[in-house]
Amino acid sequence: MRRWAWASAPAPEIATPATVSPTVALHNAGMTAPLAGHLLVECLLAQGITHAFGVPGESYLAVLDGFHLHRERIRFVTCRQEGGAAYMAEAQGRLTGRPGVCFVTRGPGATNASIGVHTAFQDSTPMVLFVGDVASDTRDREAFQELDYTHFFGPSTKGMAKRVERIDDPERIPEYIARAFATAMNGRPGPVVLVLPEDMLTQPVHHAKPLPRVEPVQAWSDPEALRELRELLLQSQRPLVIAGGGGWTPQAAQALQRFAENWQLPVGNAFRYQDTFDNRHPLYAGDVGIAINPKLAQRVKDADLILAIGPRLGEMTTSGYTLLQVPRPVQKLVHIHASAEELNRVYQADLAICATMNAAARSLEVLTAPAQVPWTRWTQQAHTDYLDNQKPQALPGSIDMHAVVQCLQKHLPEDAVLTNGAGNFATWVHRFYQHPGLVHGHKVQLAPTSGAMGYGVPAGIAANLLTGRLAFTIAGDGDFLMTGQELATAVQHGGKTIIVLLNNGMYGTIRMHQEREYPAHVSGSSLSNPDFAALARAYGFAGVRITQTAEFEPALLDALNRAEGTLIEILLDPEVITTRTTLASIRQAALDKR
Ligand SMILES: Cc1ncc(C[n+]2csc(CCOP(=O)(O)OP(=O)(O)O)c2C)c(N)n1
Ligand SMILES: [Mg+2]
Repeated sequence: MRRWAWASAPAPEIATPATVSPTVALHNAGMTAPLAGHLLVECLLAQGITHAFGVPGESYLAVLDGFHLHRERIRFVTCRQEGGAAYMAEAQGRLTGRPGVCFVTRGPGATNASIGVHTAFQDSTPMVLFVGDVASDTRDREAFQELDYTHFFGPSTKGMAKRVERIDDPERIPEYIARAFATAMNGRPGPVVLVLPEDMLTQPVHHAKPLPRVEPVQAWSDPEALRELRELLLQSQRPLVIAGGGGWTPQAAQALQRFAENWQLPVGNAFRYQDTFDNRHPLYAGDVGIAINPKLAQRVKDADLILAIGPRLGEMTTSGYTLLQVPRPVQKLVHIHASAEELNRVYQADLAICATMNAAARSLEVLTAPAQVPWTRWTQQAHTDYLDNQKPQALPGSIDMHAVVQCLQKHLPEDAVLTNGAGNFATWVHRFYQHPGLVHGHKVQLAPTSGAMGYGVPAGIAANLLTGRLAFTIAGDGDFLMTGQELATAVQHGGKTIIVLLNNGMYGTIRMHQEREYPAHVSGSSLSNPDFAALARAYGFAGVRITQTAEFEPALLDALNRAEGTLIEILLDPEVITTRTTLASIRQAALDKR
């Protein structure tokens, strides 16, 4: 049975016999084996999934029927664009440590969702994308919306998905789902794509039952490597920890903190994993990411031993591979990562340890430290440098963004989830907001290391729907309009988020690069914008625009007190392009160089 998109009429709440396949009708009457689509939803329930995000398609009606059947136990969150749905599932994976779940239809749905899959890949987030596919009797004719998912999502170390598989036999649904969940969580976590031919989903299943919940495998470092690590620490004068990457739990973060305390180690958080180590802890050295504190950048270079615990040491964490030289850094490098494939891939480490974060941190916390270490001053200075970097530079305009972030720090609850997409706007919270960290029990930062614009709005909505905690999103005028339609999703599903949108009338990040490389040649980076506050109100959010710093606190308090979400648009002087400098000075510096 095939339903074409252009033939679909508005759906009745209860399907009439005329629109229902014979198998479905018999199953509904309790006279036949369960449908494959129903079993699939039961397998998700067995994995502990309570929410799935998606955009419906006629290719997977039998699964949607499974969601209907089990609607008391699992919610299908209908989104407005697959990019938004995939981002929400990515946020679910990041928040829970178990795969986020997204459902989309064939070619157009899958290609729209690809941004979320790529984000999950780069950010090491467990996720499963289910794609409703063409019926098997039409495959390979370039049937309606047909796509080769293996090639598109291309599993490889440079691909988007860790694994792409198609389920052809409904009796094997439990096997494929269990494997997808295990693959998504084990080693370096990441996304898995499961393709579901339409005709497979409508078959009856006679024997298969859901398999039990899959738990991620813990990989422990071998004791000899830990002894070696201890030796390296004892020989060091200036060690520095860089913590981050996927797979952290509150327990692992607590063990990391005890390890750092035992050895008095300064700890930096890798790019956009700023909640790995408590930012208020006296051992915190700052974030090793985009717009890194120059003093911290120097400290990474000056260190004689880098303990990279969890991060992949990507381009953003290494300031374009300059803080650590590729392939062999000047500093001694101990690299601890959950995936053997990741170790010695980009950086040749002096000591590579394959271990999951929980196991690694628990091994580290019991490493016996000496009574005294020679780097106490180095560690103290690292934190002093971090605190000094909290002091703002003077910038023009009627909005003081440092004061805005201070206000957020004052009023947002400690367990609030902060989300953002990509753009210079994010650097305000990255530099000035102090994340309490996983150590206090909650993941509190959702931000794409892939630099994917549009992530913040859907991630905030997912965070609120899944946890009930306050979700705060910072967005840019460019960033917001990539996924702003998901405000409709928030309103429909009772989600509340607070969005601060920095409107500078441009793709500011690109303009900044333009001024540096091609001064005064503004090309393709200007934006003419809608009335964002009115747009938010049209969706059912509250919307307000502010132009003065003093207006922010009352607007935030009002937003916190409301039942519905709020968008606070801040008209930001385009000159205020980074937390440190203006557009004019970047342009002038570029012109002076000519
Ligand atoms: C999906 C996607 N498209 C394009 C880019 C390239 N890009 C990075 S930042 C940026 C501009 C962001 O503009 P805005 O959200 O207004 O933030 P601003 O830099 O002005 O603060 C662009 C186009 C990207 N990172 N992601
Ligand atoms: Mg902008």
